[in-house]
Amino acid sequence: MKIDELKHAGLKRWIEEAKTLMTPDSVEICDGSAAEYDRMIKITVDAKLATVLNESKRPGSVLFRSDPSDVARVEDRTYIASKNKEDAGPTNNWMDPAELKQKMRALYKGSMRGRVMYVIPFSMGQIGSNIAKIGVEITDSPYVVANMHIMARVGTKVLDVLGADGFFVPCLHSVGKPLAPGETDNGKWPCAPMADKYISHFPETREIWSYGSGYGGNALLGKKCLALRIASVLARDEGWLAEHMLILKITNPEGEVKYIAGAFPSACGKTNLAMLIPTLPGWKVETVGDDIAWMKFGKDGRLYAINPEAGFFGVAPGTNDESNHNAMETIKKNTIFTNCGLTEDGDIWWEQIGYGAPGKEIIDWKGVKRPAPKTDKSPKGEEIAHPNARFTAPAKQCPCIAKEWEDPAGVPISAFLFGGRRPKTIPLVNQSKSWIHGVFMGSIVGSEVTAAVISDQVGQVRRDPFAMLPFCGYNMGDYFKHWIKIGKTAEEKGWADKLPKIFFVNWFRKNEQDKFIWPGYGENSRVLAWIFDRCDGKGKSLETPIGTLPAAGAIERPAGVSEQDMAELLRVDIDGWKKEIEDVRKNHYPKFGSHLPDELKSELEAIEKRLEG
Ligand code: TSX
Ligand code: MN
Repeated sequence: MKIDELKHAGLKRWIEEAKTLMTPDSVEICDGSAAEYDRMIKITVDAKLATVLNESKRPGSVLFRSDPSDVARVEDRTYIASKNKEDAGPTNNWMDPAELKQKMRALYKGSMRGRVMYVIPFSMGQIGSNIAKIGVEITDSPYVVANMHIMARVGTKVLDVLGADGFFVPCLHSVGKPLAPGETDNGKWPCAPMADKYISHFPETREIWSYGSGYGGNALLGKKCLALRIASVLARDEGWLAEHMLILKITNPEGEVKYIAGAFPSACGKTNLAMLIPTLPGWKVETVGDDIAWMKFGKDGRLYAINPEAGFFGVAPGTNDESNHNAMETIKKNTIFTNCGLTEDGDIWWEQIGYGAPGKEIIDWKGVKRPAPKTDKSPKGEEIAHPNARFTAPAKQCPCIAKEWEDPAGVPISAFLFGGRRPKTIPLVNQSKSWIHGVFMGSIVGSEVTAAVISDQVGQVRRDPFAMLPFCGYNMGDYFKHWIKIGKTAEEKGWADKLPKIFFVNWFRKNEQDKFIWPGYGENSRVLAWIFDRCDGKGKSLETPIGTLPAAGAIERPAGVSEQDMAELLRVDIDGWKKEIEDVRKNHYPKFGSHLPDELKSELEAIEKRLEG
């Protein structure tokens, strides 16, 4: 398709502007076809950016190695450019939008020289769903085009729905590495130096400008940039929720179904939970989404969720048949791997994949030949796969994908889970006493900093409210208010009893010997079963100062967990909680200043009082 054939005048104008600014050799409007995907892969293979994997072991799959400076999201270089700094809030980087655009225009000038400018129309959510949103990404990266094919619904069908004057979020992206005449990438992942990387969001004009990085969250603009940062602003303005949440379907032995959404900070195993295989007989868990949930009230007053994505962009290291069998099945074919190891027999490999690497040698994520590890562990800093190595795989390949995952109406949510890695104090599961108490729980989400991250904060809790700290496109204090408002809306409309029940879970309690006392993984189904029953007002429970906990024996003890450990998992640690509340009062809540809702201050005081007994 040619630019002139586009029906949407605004889209046409924006593409022409981008072309004039970035001066690519040519422009291609993506149709979303399989042939187009294959062509993108061929271009990257010819440029020596991708390696085709062994067709009999990993059919239809490729491995990319990024530049060592371009391996993850760059939070320091991520901006929320609202007119007023206050609207970006205390937890986002801010710059004046006009100033930021001026800086970035200088970088974009001529940045696509020697490259093709691809125009990717995409839909986050089922094409035509009333919860879905359309974006158009302009990029000079065929890696981005191929990944977007998997992660979103892309191509001509989206333009048909967009029509002549539909709303879309313009998403501008350039890797920031123009080519001289005759120059090719020739095996060197293109990107700009760190100081020139910008991941910018203009919430008021609903625009995304990304420059200098080719990597995942910085470059696949439908995901974190649109579906979370811009969508959180749309959701605030339009009265819905755009959340960093997995969505799972759970069926009990009686065949009754519920849907649960959950927010966890990074490194808590969100994708593993979304694809969990229950150990409890007769129970079944299926996946609707593993990262993002968009939720709107239905006419019946329930909150309906869709997964706006079409694929999984998951962390590879740690994924194995034990931790996530369904993910291992999902990535057996048609998968893009980034920054994994490459074995002698043309397959991928990573730390904790569950087996040592075959053969004598392996090529690490930097492209260096190394002795093949006999076990699946490597010393810190010497990993074969980068710790943030990724797979990009179509959701439809997941053996436990729920049939409803493509339902444009979404699924009705019965429960919200919040969690984090908390070795002490926080019990295995705790139900909120009210909506506002649940919002309080979401607001104090966090993980204890472990030695795995180089930090002077080891042992302290790093708060990541609602797991949204890096992904909220506006003031986090106002975001808390929005959650409170959702509860008020439901109340006013007589839907309060239909709101999802809220739970705080913690799979990561440790004993004095620093050993995990809960087996986690499939055994978490015992906790999910209690939550399931609580949604129906069943499940034996105990009112405590911190919330509603399972009564003794309400959660059956898994093999290997002693009676003492079980009691510890469900104990209310009054002294620990007093410290927790003090940390929230002194160190966490003050960050939000005058934007912190009074309701949360009152909730904090109410819990404090109950703890005093
Ligand atoms: O994903 C995890 N989940 C959720 C699974 C549905 N992980 C991995 C986190 C890193 C991404 C977990 N790790 C979980 C968990 O529930 N629990 C733990 C902690 C743990 C680790 C190892 C053991 C037990 C618990 N192993 C043994 O006890 C043998
Ligand atoms: Mn995520």
